[in-house]
Amino acid sequence: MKTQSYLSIIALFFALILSSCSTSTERRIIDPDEEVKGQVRAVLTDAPEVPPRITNKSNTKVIVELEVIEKQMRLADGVDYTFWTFGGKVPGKFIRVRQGDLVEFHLHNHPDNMLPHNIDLHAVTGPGGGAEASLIAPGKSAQFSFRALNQGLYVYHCATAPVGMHIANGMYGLILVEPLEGLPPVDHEFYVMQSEFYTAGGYGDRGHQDSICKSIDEIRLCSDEWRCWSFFRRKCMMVQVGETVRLFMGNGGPNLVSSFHAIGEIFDKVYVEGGTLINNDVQTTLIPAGGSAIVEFKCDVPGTLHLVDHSIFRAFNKGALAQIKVIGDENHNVYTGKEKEEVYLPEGSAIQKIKQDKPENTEPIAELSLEERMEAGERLYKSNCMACHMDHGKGIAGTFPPLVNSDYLKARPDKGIGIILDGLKGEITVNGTTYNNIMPAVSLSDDQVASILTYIHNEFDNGGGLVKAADVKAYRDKQ
Ligand code: HEC
Ligand SMILES: [Cu+2]
Repeated sequence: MKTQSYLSIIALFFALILSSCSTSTERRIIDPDEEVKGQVRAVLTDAPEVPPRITNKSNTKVIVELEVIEKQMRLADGVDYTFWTFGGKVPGKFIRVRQGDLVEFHLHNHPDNMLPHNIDLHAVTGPGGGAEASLIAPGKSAQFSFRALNQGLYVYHCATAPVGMHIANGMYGLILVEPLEGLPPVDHEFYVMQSEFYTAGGYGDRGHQDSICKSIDEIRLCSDEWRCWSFFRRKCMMVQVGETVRLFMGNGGPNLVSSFHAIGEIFDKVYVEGGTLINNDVQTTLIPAGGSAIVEFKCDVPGTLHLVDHSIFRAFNKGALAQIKVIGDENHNVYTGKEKEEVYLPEGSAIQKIKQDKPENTEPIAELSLEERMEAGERLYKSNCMACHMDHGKGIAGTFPPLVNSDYLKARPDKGIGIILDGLKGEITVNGTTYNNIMPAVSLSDDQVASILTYIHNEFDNGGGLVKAADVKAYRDKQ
């Protein structure tokens, strides 16, 4: 008996030691009666920008003015959508206050809007997170105040019925309640947020898409203009080798949990669920719908970091993808890049098929114009061919032949249809260089094959022309 109680005392003692050295920022309890001095207007920013660090050392009254705007914007290339926004962009404005601050919140519902809206901030201690106090019709403003009692990174969203629809249409953002002593300095802070859009049409369907919450579709990390396909065409998040980065990452949902991961980077620090607990050396952190995480890392080598939801079909097939470009000198002590490459062809290699969903619609497809085919073709090229044939069809010397001005392609009477439908294997010569490798057959609809080939023939200098879905069908029927 005696020894047993001894043991439990020792165990308790260890537990105490352990908990005192576990990493978490120190929690401070706010006394709401503490004095509030002075007043400031909150600086609000659009993703991926974050408002400046708070230097104020005492509790302040912070005035936040947020306007709800319903407007049509780009959802993806060639796809428009009527968004409901906090501040004109999706995700909504980033709000930064300090623990202990008194936040005087003003919500404005623009007179041109069609619907009532409100705001539920997860940083609020009070009914509905402010939802009831802020419910307003178009052309009205509402005001309420709350004390930022708890530090952390919080989601805010509209909570007007039907709530799911208001969130699905873009009504969410983040509010950071910074700890008293402030977060440790880093070189860059960025704001990213994931969410899903539920469109009437399928993923990739062009034109204006209505939301009818029918299918899980288009899931994105932040507003589309921040996806950086190419360095110059779009803005992207940029940092230098050696710099430290802090991401304020939120998940607006409305439904899906994010397995947040940066390809080619390890999170040195994760403020788990946006709270005070710090985890270290994390590959993927789980972010619930209506939750957040703060992640930090140092960029040691140059390259593009892809921020993804590691439920990976969402990233590469639905758009839950954002990029951080790291520029600077290579460091071969950290990463060498490819040191060597040679052909590996074991006995009996055969052409494999890359399977895709069977096109649902088997009815004859209306032929598209050259312009429409080019637009669809570019998108399809990027998702089906670019992994091997590279950006702008430049190929990889010795392995993947170029598609630019290819004498091999131009000489084919089938315009290349057979290459996509059947795959290609064995020695071929493209512009004087010999290739002996395997291209898998890619399973696509007639319409998709026609668009990709039209794009390749025109964009990559292969003599132009329009490939029709009917041509592809004729080739298939002959087989
Ligand atoms: C998994 C890698 C891979 C993918 C994906 C791929 N290809 Fe290929 N492709 C190859 C290889 C390898 C060859 C050369 C085959 C050989 O050596 O016989 C090739 C050859 C070709 C050629 C003939 C050579 C030339 O340069 O003109 C064309 C045209 C072509 N591919 C088009 C496409 C198109 C269009 C797509 C997308 C639908 C695509 N490929 C997807 C690997 C790929
Ligand atoms: Cu709303």
